[in-house]
Amino acid sequence: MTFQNPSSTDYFQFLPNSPVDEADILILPVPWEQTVCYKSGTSLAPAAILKATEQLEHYEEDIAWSPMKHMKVCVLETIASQTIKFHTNLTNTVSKLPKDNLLIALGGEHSITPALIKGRMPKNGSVIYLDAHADFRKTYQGSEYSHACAAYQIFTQGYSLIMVGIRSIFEEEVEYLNKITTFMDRKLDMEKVIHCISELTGPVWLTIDMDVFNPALVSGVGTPQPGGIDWYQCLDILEAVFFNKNVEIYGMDIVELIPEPSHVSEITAAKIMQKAISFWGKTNGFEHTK
Ligand SMILES: [Mn+2]
Repeated sequence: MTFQNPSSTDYFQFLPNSPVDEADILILPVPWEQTVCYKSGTSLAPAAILKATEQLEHYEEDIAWSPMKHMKVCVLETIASQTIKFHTNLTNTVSKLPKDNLLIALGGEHSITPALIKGRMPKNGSVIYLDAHADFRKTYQGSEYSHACAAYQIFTQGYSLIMVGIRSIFEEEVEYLNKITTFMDRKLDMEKVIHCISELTGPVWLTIDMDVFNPALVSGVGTPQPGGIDWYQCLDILEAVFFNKNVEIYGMDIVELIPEPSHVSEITAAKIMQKAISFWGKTNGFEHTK
């Protein structure tokens, strides 16, 4: 067992951390911040998002139930290492976690996602990638582990990519966007997005860079971009992912958030977690368990 347990001092909605082996929901804080290039502070996000979960009601209004009455949660020990082997360690750590649960990783920057996926998901999987940026650089500012390279790494690991919300592209990234399924942010056709996600089969990972949102809604991100999706578009995407009976969800992550004084950005991330947990729990029949 990799994790000492329960040693985390962070909690989801103030709930006690269950033993790792018994948890239906695993939350992994990954406050990795090394290659940010504009605003800093994403290493503070995991704790701020979990703090914001204290403000959420236990009742979840879309499914009309209180999911945590039926499921156990464990906030895992924070992976705080900032060494050169960080990404390899993250992959190894995640690969040893129990399966058959919903893993939600909280970044930190987007460079954690390829390492998470590598450790957890089979090679024939699909990655739904919500982001303002293409993230298809081979290296950025001297590092292949930059947050600007995350999609490229996932692509070269052999996964299929569906990117939604893209509105900032480096010219050499265009050829890669043409090789995958790309939904540009401008005139985003949500019907097509939902249809595409509903047609997926097999292993799926969901990664949400918080800069996919309109910055008027979520201003607390490292590299904001005008435009962006709104809250209900995000919920429609979450529903399409979690209610697709033909996919197996291997995990999700929420990255690139920077806590800000209004707390709107972190409560938005916290509520994404709550919705994902509720939808996943509903799909997996937890309303029938106590
Ligand atoms: Mn981004």
